Amino acid sequence: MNILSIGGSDPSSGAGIQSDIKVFSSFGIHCLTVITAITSQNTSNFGIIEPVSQKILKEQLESTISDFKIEGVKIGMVYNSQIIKILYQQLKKLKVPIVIDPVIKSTTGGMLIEKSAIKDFQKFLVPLATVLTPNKFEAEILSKIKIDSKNPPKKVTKLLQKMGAKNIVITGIKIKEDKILDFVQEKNTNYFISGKKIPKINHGSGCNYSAAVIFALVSNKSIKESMKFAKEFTYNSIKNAKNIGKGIAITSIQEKDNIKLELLNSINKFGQIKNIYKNIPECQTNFVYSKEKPNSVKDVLGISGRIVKTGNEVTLAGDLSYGGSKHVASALLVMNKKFPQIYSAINLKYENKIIGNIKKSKLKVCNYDRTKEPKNVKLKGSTIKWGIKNAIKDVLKAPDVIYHKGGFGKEPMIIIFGITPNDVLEKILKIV
Ligand code: PXL
Repeated sequence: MNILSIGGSDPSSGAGIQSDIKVFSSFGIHCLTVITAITSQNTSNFGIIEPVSQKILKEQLESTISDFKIEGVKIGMVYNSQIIKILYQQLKKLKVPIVIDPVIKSTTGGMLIEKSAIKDFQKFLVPLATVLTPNKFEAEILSKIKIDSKNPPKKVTKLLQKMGAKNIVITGIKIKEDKILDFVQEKNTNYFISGKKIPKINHGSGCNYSAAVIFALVSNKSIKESMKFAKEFTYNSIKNAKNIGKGIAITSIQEKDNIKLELLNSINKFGQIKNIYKNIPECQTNFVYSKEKPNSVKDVLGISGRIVKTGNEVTLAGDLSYGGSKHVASALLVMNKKFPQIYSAINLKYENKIIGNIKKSKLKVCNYDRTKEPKNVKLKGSTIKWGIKNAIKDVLKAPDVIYHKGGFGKEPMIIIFGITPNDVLEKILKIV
């Protein structure tokens, strides 16, 4: 998946384009970038800004938009009116979610937009926003309304909606002793989202927040789920902020989880296989990848809501989480016990044609017969463990595929196993 980040360059890599590349990579997303301006700054001081020329801005936009399938856009620092107008011309034709972070001032005091450009920002960019993510200060500047007891946040968000933004979240609308509240305005509803406060002045949290929102939206989360996800992600990025320079701390994303990255990458590639929706069974598909020496399904990463068929495509429903799969993860645990090199698996719809392809492509295949399942196994709900154990009890080499042809009221199924998700993916490509 690709997301386009449009914004300024920050040489401290705490905010702007550099920060977005880090965040999107941590999600397994390829981050395309269009730079609007180059700043000089570090963790103590904000230096100068040089906006890029109109020519190179247009060229950057054209070169990215013409080549890549862009699934979402994030806009940060835009700096001046000329840049705003060019962005509008190029982006109005894109039919993907756009998250706009209306950045005005950096924590270290730099002005990230010219005062004279605010009008054009309101006129051209605000209407492009699927979600606009101002903090309280930015919301007040954009709406020219001071939020107080006479002017509740709803008055501001309604005005921003009139300007054309579809959804708005004002971050940090209320700050209590240990809590920080955001105010969300959707088309017809509004609500607060509460989160824990961290009293740590930092560089990067605003960019992290809006990047997490666009990631969540392109992952098919609802507006509310996206806001909650972004709040949690940003909380962690502040919690892990590091004092790298001499000034304020730079937010940091959590330790890299290579298991997650590899699985996400393979899930994305799986979704791009032509007509793969035809191979998704009624009970849907899970793709799992285990930590080393797994003891239970909690050690196996899976998709909490599975890969589901949506028309002629497939969609990732829910999150990747340890314990997110019960069925396929249980099958993997049994395989891994006998063949400890096997860490990944996926279930697909049973078809005679696929079994034929498996045999032709010389993959090793085993099967089990669900009609022979003992009653106590069925009652205990441990069918899959029993099945896999039976299928591999007499084999010396790990099978690539195990299938069963179903039973009364039970859907037949194929499970493909491999060392890594990519190994599983290569086997899928040979047989579908
Ligand atoms: O966090 C807002 C922001 C966005 N983009 C750039 C920045 C900053 C804050 O410093 O420098 C380039």
